[in-house]
Amino acid sequence: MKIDRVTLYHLRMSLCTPFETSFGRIHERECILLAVRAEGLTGYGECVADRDPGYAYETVGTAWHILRDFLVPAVMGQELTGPADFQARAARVRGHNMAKAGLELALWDLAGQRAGRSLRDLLGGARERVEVGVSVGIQPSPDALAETVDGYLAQGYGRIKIKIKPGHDVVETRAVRRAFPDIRLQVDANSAYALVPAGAPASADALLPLDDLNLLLIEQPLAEDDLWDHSRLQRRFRTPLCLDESIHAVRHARQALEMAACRVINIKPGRVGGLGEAVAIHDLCRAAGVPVWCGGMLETGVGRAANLALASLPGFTLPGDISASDRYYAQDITHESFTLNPDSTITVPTAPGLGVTVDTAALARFTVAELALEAPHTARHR
Ligand code: NPQ
Ligand code: MG
Repeated sequence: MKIDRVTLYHLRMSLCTPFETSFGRIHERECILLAVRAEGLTGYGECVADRDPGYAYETVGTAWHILRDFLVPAVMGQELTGPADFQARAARVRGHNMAKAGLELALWDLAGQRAGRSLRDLLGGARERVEVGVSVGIQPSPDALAETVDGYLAQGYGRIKIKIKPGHDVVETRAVRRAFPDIRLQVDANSAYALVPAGAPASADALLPLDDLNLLLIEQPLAEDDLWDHSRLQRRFRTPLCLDESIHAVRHARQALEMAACRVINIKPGRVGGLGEAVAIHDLCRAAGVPVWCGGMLETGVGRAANLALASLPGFTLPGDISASDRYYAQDITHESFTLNPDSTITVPTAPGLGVTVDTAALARFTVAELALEAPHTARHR
């Protein structure tokens, strides 16, 4: 496929309710939507970098720069055989996985549309529906948290993840476990603790009581660049540790398993540079008998559709952070919205490519900046 135009849309979307994690509280989500035109078709991708570098170093600003100045020029006007071909060309850009994944996703959408096949089929997915859960932000009090969790359980979510941070961890988790003794429950610290504290991060010793609360897993307690300390910490827990921020490539996943730094891996296409790498991590973990699940980045309908396709692969044996569209947004940019089935699943799209269509009026409403990049016209006729 020969790409002749790429349009970047910087979006700002209001959240239904503010979302608080150990790295901050947001009321609005920003991201970049990409529209890639080739052979008369338009493929869509989503770059999950946010306004601020709180979850990861990438931001909308850095991703915009890397896409505009390096990744888009590497593919513009070129004859690409597919997403893997793009990754080979993108390898000269070090890092910036979210920027790479956003462009790669649009190429997967194009590849699927051209072949008349769904993204699920292209990736090797099998399931028609995937099990999902909800990620609950930090709440003002343990009672407020239990009440919020109760609301999501009433909506039908069969797995709850609660965000924790120093000072809002064991008491909160215990309150939820007491109120709901049998639910599938897990926690996510987003790197807020340290094995050997030196200054700001609190000691991970504070988390030891969590081991008695029958949690599915404890996600990313320590720093992103800290596989070794995660392996030391895992030895002190019966509960599986799960890595999110630490895993940026299949190589990190292999090393984490070799050093027993975790027993579960959260896979996010944006964090690992795209769906190709996400599938490779899935394959590695499946061969090793290690469960994986699909994380979430408060995606629009575009990124949500991609996550559903990915999570339909057989190794995704734990529920994903792929909630219904209305968990985050009153209005989305796709015509299709995703709803929760009564069995805490969401149905995977099966139409060609991503299987969703972009609502251009909604897109225009959320766009704060737009940039169209075109291939130079090489053939001029007079
Ligand atoms: C996680 N996601 O698993 C992430 C963290 C996260 C659903 O818990 C803006 C940008 C807001 C990135 C909120 C969930 C975010 C964000 C949370 C990432 O760690
Ligand atoms: Mg996480």
